[in-house]
Amino acid sequence: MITPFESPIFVTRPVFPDLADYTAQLTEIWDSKQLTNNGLQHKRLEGELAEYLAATHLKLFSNGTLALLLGLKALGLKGEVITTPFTFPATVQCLDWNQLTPVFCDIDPVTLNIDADKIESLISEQTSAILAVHVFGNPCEVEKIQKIADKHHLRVIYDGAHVFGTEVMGKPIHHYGDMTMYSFHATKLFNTVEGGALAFKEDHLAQKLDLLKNFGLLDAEQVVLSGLNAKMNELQAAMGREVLKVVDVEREKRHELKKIYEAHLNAIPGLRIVTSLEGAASSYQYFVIEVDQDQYGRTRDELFDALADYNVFPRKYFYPLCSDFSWYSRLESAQPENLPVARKSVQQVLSMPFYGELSREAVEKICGILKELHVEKKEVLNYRK
Ligand code: T4K
Repeated sequence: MITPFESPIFVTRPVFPDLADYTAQLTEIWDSKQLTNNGLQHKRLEGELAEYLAATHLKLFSNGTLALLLGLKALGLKGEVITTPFTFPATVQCLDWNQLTPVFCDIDPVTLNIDADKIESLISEQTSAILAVHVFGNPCEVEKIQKIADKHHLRVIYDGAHVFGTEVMGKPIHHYGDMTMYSFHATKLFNTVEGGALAFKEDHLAQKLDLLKNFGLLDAEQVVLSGLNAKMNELQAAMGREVLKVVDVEREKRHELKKIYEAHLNAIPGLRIVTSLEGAASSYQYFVIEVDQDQYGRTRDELFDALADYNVFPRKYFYPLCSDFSWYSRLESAQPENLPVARKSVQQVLSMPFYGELSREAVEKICGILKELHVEKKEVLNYRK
């Protein structure tokens, strides 16, 4: 048996900038006496990110969830929104908080993104938008989705929590759809500890979003709409400005690790690497596999448990399906028979350790463990007797 790792190997580790550089930013903040409320760091990061991501408008938020929640609010959506059940709870919870009803659409078996071919049949008189997620950093079928939206006059919002810096057909990913949310949580490729942003093209949304994230305050005496507090503070923004300096290096390191995983895993029966559609780039946010019990000889859950003995802790992103949340049980679209692909994938996915600080040798060892844990068909048959 391969010896277990000495210290636990987690699914990810945050990107940390140079401590001395961050300390220098903190000194500037201390001198300025401005800790939050659209300070200098905030203004600079907003500008630097808009330039880095090539966004017409980019607004910062205290986290990705509040960015999405207020983005949906700013668009003034009503009724039903077609979305995916295979996502982090935040996506659908943002619908709940906007009094919007999710209509769950099944997913594509290759990318695990919303299945664009199944969207149209779910559109009703109440539908106002499509909320799709670029799952694990692999882009949705953006052009197909836009065509459906144009035909039925629907808004398109992307949960782009995982797609920092991704391009599709030579354009930044937020070029597609009306609005894209980015998450800058500590576990993301680019982080501001906690944080998020919205990228969009329509000028009139800019002021509305500034108001929504700051209690609807137009000035010290005028409250013009019902907002809340979703502002990014100066310490978060300064962190982001430093992480931005190292994000390309981080992405390159992950690119190299992905190649090692791919080289080894393609030779192990029953492990499928969840990939982008042909031609689309990945953000290198997560490295995810699907475990086929028949060919691999173990279920995903058995593999997950076995890896813990080697001190390896992947995550079941995403599990459970959002459509299984108790408060959706009466929705027709949440019924299991309507979501066969999502239902199968949710039992098979495993997000493997994937971050720049992980060594080449560690990834090779993890692949060796995955090989060691593969049970030959003969053994499975004997075991099942
Ligand atoms: N939409 C989608 C599709 C999303 O995936 C997310 C968030 C959102 C929306 C909402 O965006 P935010 O509001 O979060 O900006 C994590 C993250 O908290 C969450 O941001 C992320 N998606 C989700 C996929 O993963 P947990 O509960 O799995 O995180 P946690 O604390 O278990 O961390 C995972 C591993 O990372 C740990 O085992 C160790 C390592 N870690 C984590 C943190 C926080 C560290 O080494 N250091 C750290 O500081 O949710």
